[in-house]
Amino acid sequence: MLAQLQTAARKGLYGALRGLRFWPWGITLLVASMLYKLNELDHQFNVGGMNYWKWAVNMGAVLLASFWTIFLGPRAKAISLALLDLALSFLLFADLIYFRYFKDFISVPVLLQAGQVGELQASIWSLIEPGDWLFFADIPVAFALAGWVLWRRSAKSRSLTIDSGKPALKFLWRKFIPAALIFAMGWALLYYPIQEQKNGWARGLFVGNWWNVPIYNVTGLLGFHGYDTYRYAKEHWFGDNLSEEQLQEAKNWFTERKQLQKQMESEPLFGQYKGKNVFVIQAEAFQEFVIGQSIGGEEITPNLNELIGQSIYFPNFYHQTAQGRTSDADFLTSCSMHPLPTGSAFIRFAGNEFDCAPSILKSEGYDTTVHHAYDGSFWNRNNMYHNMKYDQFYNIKDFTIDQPIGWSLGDPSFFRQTVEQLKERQKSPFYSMSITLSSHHPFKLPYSNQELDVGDLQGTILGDYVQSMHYVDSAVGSLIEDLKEEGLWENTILVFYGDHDNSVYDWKLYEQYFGKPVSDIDKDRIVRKVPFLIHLPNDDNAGVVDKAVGQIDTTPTLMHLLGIPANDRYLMGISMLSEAKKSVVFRNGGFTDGNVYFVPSADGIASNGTCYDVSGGNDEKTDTASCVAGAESAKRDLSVSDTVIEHDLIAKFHEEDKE
Ligand code: GP9
Ligand code: MN
Repeated sequence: MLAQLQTAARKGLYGALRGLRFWPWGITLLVASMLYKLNELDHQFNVGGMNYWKWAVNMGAVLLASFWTIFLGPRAKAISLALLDLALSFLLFADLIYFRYFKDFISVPVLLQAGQVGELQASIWSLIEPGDWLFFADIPVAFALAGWVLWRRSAKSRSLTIDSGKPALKFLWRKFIPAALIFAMGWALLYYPIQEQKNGWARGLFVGNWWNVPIYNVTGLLGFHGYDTYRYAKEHWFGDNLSEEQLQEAKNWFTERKQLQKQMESEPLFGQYKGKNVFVIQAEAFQEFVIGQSIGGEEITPNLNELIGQSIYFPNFYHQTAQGRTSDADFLTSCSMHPLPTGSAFIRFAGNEFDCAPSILKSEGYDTTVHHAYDGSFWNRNNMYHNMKYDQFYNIKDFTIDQPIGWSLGDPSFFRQTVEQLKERQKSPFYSMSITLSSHHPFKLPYSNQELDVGDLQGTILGDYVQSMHYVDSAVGSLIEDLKEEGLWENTILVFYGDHDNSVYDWKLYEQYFGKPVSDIDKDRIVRKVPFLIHLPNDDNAGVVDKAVGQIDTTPTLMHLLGIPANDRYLMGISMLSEAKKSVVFRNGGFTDGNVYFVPSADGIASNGTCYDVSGGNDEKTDTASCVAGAESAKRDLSVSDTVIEHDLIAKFHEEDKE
């Protein structure tokens, strides 16, 4: 008996080793080339660096992605490995390009938005760098090797006699055991480092889901895609898993928030502009750093600078968008909720219930319209705007493209036609939202529209950006003239803000632009700050308000002016005009309350982040202890927002409020 077992064990090992010789070189080459690329990508992402855990998870992920090829015959295996190399290389390259633009990783919801890629073509080309060819350098080699195997095997099969060994045993030793070994090795390399970190510094990371970068730092890139797919499947296919605790947490959160929101009702501006028209402009990629600045002796934004002097201006206003870009800005400002950690709420949850400006104002008797000279399906606007209860969505079909610029219509004509559309409706009061587009990345304006002399920045993307800001500014100037001519200026509240940053992160260019070095905190602030102004009839209350505020506060601010209580709605923001205090929370878990400014670390642990004291104007680094409580509260805000959106809780709250 013992002797038999010994023979079996010997044969087993021998068989396994014999089996091994059929798969090794293909998978080894794939693992080597993928590890090289993943390492290179990590270097370019620059968000935490490689450590031995990341090497392990990366290797584990490639083994799991490729172990199944062992079951195939030699020819199918060679072809499959070459195709796998091609597919994974494309994925990594797509991630790289996406990261250069969004500072984030591709997720399943983003892929579901992939229909929009066509429009981004110019941006994509501008993000490709000469050295990127290296990502595909091994592909010809992989296919040449596959070709060689094909050729060799077909030559061999002509000369070989059929092997009459027992097929079941052969399968076991040559395929099943090696495949199981590789699978187990891949699984262990992936599972243990993740588990180890999850029980250590990354505790709560996968529950909170507040930012993809720390998740990537634990799982590696391929691991992130695996996790993201699992997360999506769980959310969409395995039922509503809302816990009683999460529900209670969301309820408590809103009870607290409503108390803060209530404060505005006893403040002087409350209801001062009841019944006035509201004209909101959401300007594409419009950032704060061009406001009040000159280049080549000329103001970049002369019209906005003048308007700011006649308006309430918030120089410390931040965009809070994430992967959903323009649609996130729209969601934040109109519906006063945080964007999702992945994808766009417009696309993922367009059927859910939200309390957004158009539906709130409609219930107050307003005519509500939204204007955007682009395809109505982009960012799923047709569906979302219907859900937000806009009376009408004027999209590309409703505009004459008489000034083609970039993706569609030049902003001057867009504004002119928007005012015509409002005039035709003859309805008041109205709430209208205009979303501009001319200043979209990569900011290439026709030569004849480039009016500024941008000096050394000529021919750079930042130079093009500044030109396009100047172009949009002049469109705003003409719009104001137009509104005045139509007699709308004096009974309309005008709001102007930028939707998000410009995706230009070449700091040398900014240093050239500012003529001085840019500090780390400045980099973060430059990316996050967009202008925000409210012009009130008769230039009322014009002045600068230094308070730190964000896009999420926009609708409550309008409600403050129009005298609509925020209490019976579900809005996460607070009126910017109220004395009530709260922080501005960013999707990565960063925040500022005007006294401190917190930049989270790539591992997401609050005490590892950087805390700045910004109260005195010196922006000095301070003890993280001053930011930890704020960072915890920011995480809570984000997670409540996610719970409410993902589980359609506003619908539930509305139902309960009716009872
Ligand atoms: C397209 C426009 C641009 O309709 O809103 O979207 P973005 O690429 O900036 O998110
Ligand atoms: Mn945009």
